[in-house]
Amino acid sequence: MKIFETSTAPNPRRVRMFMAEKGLLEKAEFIQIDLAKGENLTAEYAARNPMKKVPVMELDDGTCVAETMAICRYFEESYPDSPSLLGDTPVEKAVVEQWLRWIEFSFFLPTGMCFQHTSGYFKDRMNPIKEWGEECRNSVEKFMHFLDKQLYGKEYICCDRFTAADINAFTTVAFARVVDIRIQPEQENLKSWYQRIKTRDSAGV
Ligand SMILES: N[C@@H](CCC(=O)N[C@@H](CS)C(=O)NCC(=O)O)C(=O)O
Repeated sequence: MKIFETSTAPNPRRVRMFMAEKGLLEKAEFIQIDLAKGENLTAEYAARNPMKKVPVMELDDGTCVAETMAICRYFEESYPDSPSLLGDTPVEKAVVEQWLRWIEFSFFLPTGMCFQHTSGYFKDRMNPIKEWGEECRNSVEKFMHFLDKQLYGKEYICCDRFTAADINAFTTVAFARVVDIRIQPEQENLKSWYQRIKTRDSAGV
């Protein structure tokens, strides 16, 4: 199996961290795509993912699957003996999914928008709107405040154990630093949760 990815980009990092938690990193060959050079915009790459984004997983039979959480679900389903990260029971699965959606829509996406619209990193392929980037920055800061409150008295985001919700929130907090959004000194719960997740081996991949 191959995974086409970019080691510095946040979506591929979510996949690597998910695989590392399950002990599955050696199952894939990781192939680097240089986004700045537009290697994801070629016809060859589009044949694997017509949306032209990383990551993409290519199975040995040639099947290609894009979308970070679709790839993570493939590993969750394919390796049932590895630690579950998307919940075990129907209620756990629902709670993890709820958090994944809150994190994706209200935290990860605005962080990405803030990056794209204030840094100009992709100005060769989009029209950055600085005001929109700044509006997204406000949304990210709001969500970090919300997360700090939700983490009161908790070691992990949900289910009293480490799940993909922790992976997605952790990688977003780390990504937000690129646009100079940081955990505030008074956000004690968020700070200690972040430090706790950072000590895991998977946080280094
Ligand atoms: N919804 C997709 C988003 C993938 C995505 O936006 N990837 C970024 C890197 S983190 C990318 O490939 N950007 C390149 C571009 O926009 O040209 C997922 O969850 O995997």
